[in-house]
Amino acid sequence: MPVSETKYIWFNGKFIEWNEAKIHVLTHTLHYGSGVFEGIRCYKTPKGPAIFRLRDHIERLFRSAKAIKIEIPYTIDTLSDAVAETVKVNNLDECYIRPIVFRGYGEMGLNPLGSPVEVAIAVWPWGAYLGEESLKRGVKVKLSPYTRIPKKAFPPNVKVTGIYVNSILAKIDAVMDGYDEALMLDENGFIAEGPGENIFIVKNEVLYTPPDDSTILLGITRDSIIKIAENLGYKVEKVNVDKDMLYNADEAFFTGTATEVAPICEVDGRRIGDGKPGKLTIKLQQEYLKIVRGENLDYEFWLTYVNR
Ligand code: PPE
Repeated sequence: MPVSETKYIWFNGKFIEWNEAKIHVLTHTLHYGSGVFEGIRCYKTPKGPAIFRLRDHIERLFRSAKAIKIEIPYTIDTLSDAVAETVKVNNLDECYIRPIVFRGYGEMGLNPLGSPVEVAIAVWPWGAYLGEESLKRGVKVKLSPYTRIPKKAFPPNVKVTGIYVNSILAKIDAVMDGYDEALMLDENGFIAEGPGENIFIVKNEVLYTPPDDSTILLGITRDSIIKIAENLGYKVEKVNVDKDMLYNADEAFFTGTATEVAPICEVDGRRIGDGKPGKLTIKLQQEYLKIVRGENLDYEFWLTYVNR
């Protein structure tokens, strides 16, 4: 997806011009995928731009860093403030926010501990991740031939750059076959997640999503949807879901910061339900979009206003 350039990028504690945010070709993370990152969204609200669940994202960034032995040379507060400042200096109402912590230019070889830790925060306007129509019409999904990396192979539930090669392979395979998105299974054949999304299915008005200890990123949108659904009186079960449960579901949808809430209409050419976005899916999607846009103040505690 193309990136629309903005003015400034926060880089190791200072704002620099977008085009000046460059790194050396021997940057450790470029070679070995030894970085961690986040994806956050800021939305236009009646009280100005607001960042959705900022603290939760920055805390996850620190958990991801710890899992691969990176010590971030800033505090959670400093980085949270830096994110809000980056949105502010770029004068944006709505944007996607990408903090990345990486091992810079220093040493080569697989021991990363001698390479400096660097931090950057970029922001840019980003439309619907799975295409403009994805939220309304839904997406067509291919069950991926690529297994989601098993938990035994990497620290689970973290957002490490190198792990995304697994997602990239699944994505390429799905789009080359004409689908909108992939869905990866775990090593036991249960559904895990999309390349950049968590998944829910709905059967008889009950929501099902893979358990916290499965091989998935613990998505912040997933967590938000669980809380929103429960507050609306729906039951949510975190259980292993197999292919047949998915094919026979009434509804299915993806969640993610970039994706938001995208109905899944087809899997492997089989229609889910009647092949149209499900009723409960649309209800949750609308409720989510109201919350992030500051139109449901019961959830205002999830918003960080940029113009304080
Ligand atoms: N699983 C994966 C593998 C994942 O990358 C994401 C986010 C999620 C689940 C959903 O997590 P959350 O955003 O906290 O609800 N994927 C990011 C997009 C990756 C990309 O750059 O492309 C995102 O949505 O920001």
